[in-house]
Amino acid sequence: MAKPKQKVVITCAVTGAIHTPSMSPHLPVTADEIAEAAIGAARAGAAVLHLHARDPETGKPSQDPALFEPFLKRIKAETDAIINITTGGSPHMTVQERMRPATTFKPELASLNMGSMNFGLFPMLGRFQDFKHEWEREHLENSRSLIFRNTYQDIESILELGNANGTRFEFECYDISHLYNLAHFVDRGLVKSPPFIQSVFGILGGIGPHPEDLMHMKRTADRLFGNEYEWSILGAGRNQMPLATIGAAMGSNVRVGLEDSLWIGPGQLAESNRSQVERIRTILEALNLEVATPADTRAKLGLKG
Ligand code: KMH
Ligand code: ZN
Repeated sequence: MAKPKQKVVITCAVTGAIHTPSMSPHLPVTADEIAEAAIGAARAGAAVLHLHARDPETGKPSQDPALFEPFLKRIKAETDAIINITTGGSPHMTVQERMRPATTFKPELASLNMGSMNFGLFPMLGRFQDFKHEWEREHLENSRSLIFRNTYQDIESILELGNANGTRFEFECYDISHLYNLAHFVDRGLVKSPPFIQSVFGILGGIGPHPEDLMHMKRTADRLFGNEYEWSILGAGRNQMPLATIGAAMGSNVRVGLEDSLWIGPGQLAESNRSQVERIRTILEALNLEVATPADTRAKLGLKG
């Protein structure tokens, strides 16, 4: 009998907190822009929408639940996609601030960053110089001296929040040690099986974007979790499509979106989140892989629906 085709979950991370509005006119900022971008991505095949909010005046990342509310409402009314709310917020925020929207909206999924690290955004100062708002330059400049703080206590607080609300997690693992941190919480019974592991490649401060890095992450995850995990790949910047393609060919799910890369090709800004979802979908179909629907994904990840 023919083996059923592997179904690949596409996550689209719509706006994030890394890039700033002066870097691309296509980065969604207002609630309407975020809603439209997310709905477009869902229509193109993204089963999961990973969401941050921004102050509509300045474009600065914000965890104010009042800024999430209008786009969550529209997305839920117009799609069946799975809502994934950030608990990472921005590396400049406290963990209490970062937890506010997931506390308010109790989503099916939320991100959970699995370790403290340097988070080097300052190399982008070489590529982008004309900033409309002073906070944009400071955001990149200050990354020289900040630590993206995710202590064991912070991680525990977010896990407890999720476990109380039926929210499951996209575990952001930026390096090998983050897989070991996740295994620690699995051993303590705080993480439900199967964990959804988002391996993040190419952030300065985390593991690099070489295919050998991807192999090392996969081998380590296989050793720690056996078959009991769902794997996804996030390549930052120009690594987005190549790493997603390598990962998918090896059985991973994939994440795209303007949070992770502003680009659709060398020197070519992506005009929408949707265009990146369409690109990865074309690649997946060329690899003879099927794209998971929201219903497939809810079953695969054991979400509350
Ligand atoms: N910014 C990405 C590399 C979060 O929002 O919690 C990972 C992320 C983290 O999306
Ligand atoms: Zn995020």
